Amino acid sequence: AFGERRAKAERMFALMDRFLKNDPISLQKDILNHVEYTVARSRFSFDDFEAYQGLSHSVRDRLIERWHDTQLYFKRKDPKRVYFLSLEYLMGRSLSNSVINLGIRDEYAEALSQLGFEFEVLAEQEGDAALGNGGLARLSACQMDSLATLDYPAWGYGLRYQYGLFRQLILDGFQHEQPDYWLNFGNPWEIERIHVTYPVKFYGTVEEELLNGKKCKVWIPGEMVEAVAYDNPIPGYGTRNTITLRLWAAKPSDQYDMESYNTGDYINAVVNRQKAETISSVLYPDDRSHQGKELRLKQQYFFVSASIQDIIRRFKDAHDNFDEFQEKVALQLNDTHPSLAISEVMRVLVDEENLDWSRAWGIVCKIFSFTTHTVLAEGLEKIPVDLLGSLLPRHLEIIYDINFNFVEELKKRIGMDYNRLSRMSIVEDGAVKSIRSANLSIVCSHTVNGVSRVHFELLKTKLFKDFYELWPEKFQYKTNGVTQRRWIVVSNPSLCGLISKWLGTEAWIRNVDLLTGLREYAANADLQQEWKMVRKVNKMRLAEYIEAMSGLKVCLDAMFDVQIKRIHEYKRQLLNILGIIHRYDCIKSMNESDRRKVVPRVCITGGKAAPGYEIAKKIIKLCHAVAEKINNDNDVGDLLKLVFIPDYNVSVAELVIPGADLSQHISTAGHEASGTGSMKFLMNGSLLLATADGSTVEIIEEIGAENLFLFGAKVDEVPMLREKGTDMRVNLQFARVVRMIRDGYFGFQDYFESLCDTVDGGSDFYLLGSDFGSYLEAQAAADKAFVDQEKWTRMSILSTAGSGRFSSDRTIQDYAENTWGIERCRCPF
Ligand code: GL4
Repeated sequence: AFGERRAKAERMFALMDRFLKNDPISLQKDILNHVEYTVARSRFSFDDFEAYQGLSHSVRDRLIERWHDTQLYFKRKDPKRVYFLSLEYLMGRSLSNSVINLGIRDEYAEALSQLGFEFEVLAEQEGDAALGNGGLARLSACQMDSLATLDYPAWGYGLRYQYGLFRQLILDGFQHEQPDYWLNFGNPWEIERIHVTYPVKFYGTVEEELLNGKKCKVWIPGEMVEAVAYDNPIPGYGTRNTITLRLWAAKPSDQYDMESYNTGDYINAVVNRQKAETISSVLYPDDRSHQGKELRLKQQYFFVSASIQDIIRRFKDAHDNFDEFQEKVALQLNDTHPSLAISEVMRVLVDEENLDWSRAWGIVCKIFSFTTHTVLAEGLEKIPVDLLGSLLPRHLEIIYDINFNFVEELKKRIGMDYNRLSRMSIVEDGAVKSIRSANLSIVCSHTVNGVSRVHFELLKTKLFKDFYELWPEKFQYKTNGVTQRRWIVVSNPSLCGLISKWLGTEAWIRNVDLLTGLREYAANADLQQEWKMVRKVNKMRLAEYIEAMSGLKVCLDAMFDVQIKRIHEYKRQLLNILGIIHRYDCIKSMNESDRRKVVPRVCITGGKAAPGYEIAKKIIKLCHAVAEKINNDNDVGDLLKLVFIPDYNVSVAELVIPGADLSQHISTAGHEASGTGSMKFLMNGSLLLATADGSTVEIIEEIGAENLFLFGAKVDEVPMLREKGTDMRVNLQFARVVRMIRDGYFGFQDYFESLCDTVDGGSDFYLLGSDFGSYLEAQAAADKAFVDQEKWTRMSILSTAGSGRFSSDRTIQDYAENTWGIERCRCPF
């Protein structure tokens, strides 16, 4: 049989070219073949979208080739793999990123131009894959790119939502949410694996049975659905390695519920089966509040259960002893969302693989690592015990057992300190008894990571203080990073070319530390000239977009001042708007000659508010109301413009970030665990106006405080200032702008009342009032610096030059070496 298989393989090998060819003629043939046979359009008549489809299918072929080779190579080498479990990935578009990582961008551009198409135009046809909310989800996407590029044997696992993050529609200045049925036009970047499926069970009861004289637990489920794999190949840059992001979709199970077909109620039986698909139908659009909803818990378990089955199957293909598991498997929990993986592994090992509890527990403790992305205790996930007990009865038992053992151990370590014991318990006895997912994750992981140094300090001293004191060795941090492939090479090709020219190499695309080489040219007049040109081109691109979208013409000489991110009170978009109102008010009161001294600004904001987050939605409306007033005021003209960019997503970010002169990262200190937007702006040479929060503190270390505009309270000053409150009689400038809104200067007086109440009336939890003065000073410093374009350009070059530390390559290498214990495994060309 072996000989036969081999002969067959050789025959096939002879029939096929080893690799697809990448010369322009071969590429054109492939694109046209796909237009004709995959897209089923005539090769003599097809539009831009169909050309995009043909093009992306030809790229997909090339991805698949490398992906197969990588997977075979991994299988042969059998290295320890990391499995990255995340409920969210914000991948954005794939075409440009893929051809760049495959190293055939220019070849494609050439091939297309010979066919009469422009690469950029076709790339614009692609929709965004938005299977996540914000920073956390985009971080996962960046980390996948780094894992592939650095040749790590890694898998990403997640959910294939049919509806990604909602589309934001602005009507009359109000946000409306529209469903994002992103799969409508097909998705060439995924490969459906109809044979890679696993059953996932829910509900039912747990019974005790005797097996070989041993008591065991048997879970008799009440519902079963099928998880089907969709593989998304993730190509590395400058390597053949192409790893897998495996996303699960829910389908009705064939094994289950056949009974109901025999009752004669055929139609209802079919309809009931269809309900299975709802599990993977929609992404929860709120990234911070967890409401303990059954569907959300089902999603979490669904993706975790399928992933763990897949991982154990892969392990068992090559090994028959679970003692080797920890040498082959590292499981990374991206926040607490996949924390049910812990009880799932215990369940499979104990109930299905018949390991005894202590052996299974020994394995679990060595394979899990957990990264938390949260700063606030209120943000931590809790699962109501009633809900868990009904949906996953066996898991509840297992978690209770883990907790029992943990608390017993703990008593031996800390004695009968009941307050501390109850704070640390995995089970919370409150009005609603619940499971604390974070405590479960900490207890069962060998490493707990924060996402910046400031975050790490907060974990140690506040959020997880009790645990830190118990197990200081478990706690680490890995400051977040973003991939320079997406955030410079794809999104800012002109800057990419300029950097390579001055460094004399493209090696920085894989080794971003080389960017520091730009420092020595920061004051070089030629570089400065070219740098300014590149920035101008990017501003033009952005200005065209703004005009196409809103009809507003903006002046290219103005400072483009950007704040784009999810709308949250702690991110203080309101502070930005109040600052803009202040600027407007000042301009209005100036005489002609003073106005000539004003540095013109285009203030650009954008971001989505969670659908149920009323205050965030009011901030969006306020931004529009203020823009309406300012943009139509002839006294102000080009001195000040305010634009809200609707439906902010990854591809909008790719356009906006390179065009920013200044960007704002102005969260109340101690509230942004890390922040990653700032890193993208920094790489692109935008200057930062920021508070000393999250990773900004580390950015300052890299570029020096003199190269950004820092303001506001420090983390340790916040509690005292909060106590003190904002006194409107002292903060007159602040009081005045709030009053303008209250008095109806921008209309919608009643509607904005509750928004004003959040900063005045004794509360001001996020300290907008007490930071307002220093915020205005930082803004004034930015104006002053902008007038001196030579100085500004030097600061801009130094920002890019100092951004190397904020590459996800550095983060991933640190995780690989210090958390996962995996090694590179590079597929030979
Ligand atoms: C977040 C943090 O809020 C953000 O600061 C951080 O950069 C990101 C990635 O670590 O994780 N946590 C949640 S929840 N959403 C985020 O974006």
